[in-house]
Amino acid sequence: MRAVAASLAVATLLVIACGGGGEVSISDAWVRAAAEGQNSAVYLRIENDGDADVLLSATADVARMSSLHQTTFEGSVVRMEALSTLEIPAASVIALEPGATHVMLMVLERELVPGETVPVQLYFEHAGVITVDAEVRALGE
Ligand SMILES: [Cu+2]
Repeated sequence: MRAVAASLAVATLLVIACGGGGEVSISDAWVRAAAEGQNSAVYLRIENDGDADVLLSATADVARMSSLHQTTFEGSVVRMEALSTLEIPAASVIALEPGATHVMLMVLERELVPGETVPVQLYFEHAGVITVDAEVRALGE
């Protein structure tokens, strides 16, 4: 009987360890308004209350392709480079914002009109898939 109780305790601990839910949360997700065929970008805040995680990729149905990008400035030259993944340190807040890290949406399948929302899927190594509704905004709004 004691062995059964012990194994139940172990099982409970495993469930807690694997639960992981609610530690990564997304807020203020928005996407830049753009015409069909153009590129756009998704910006958002990632709040991690738990252990380190990794953002592996992000996708949106409205774009033919998407990838994680980092904007860098070399003097007056603005460049974007693709990131294979984005590290999310333990207990951190990461902001994806204009002029910095963003989710690049390449070749929009349709126009993105300010005020509507677009579902975006974020794939985390530990937190799994998180879907957010990104609000379409004109840049500078
Ligand atoms: Cu980009």
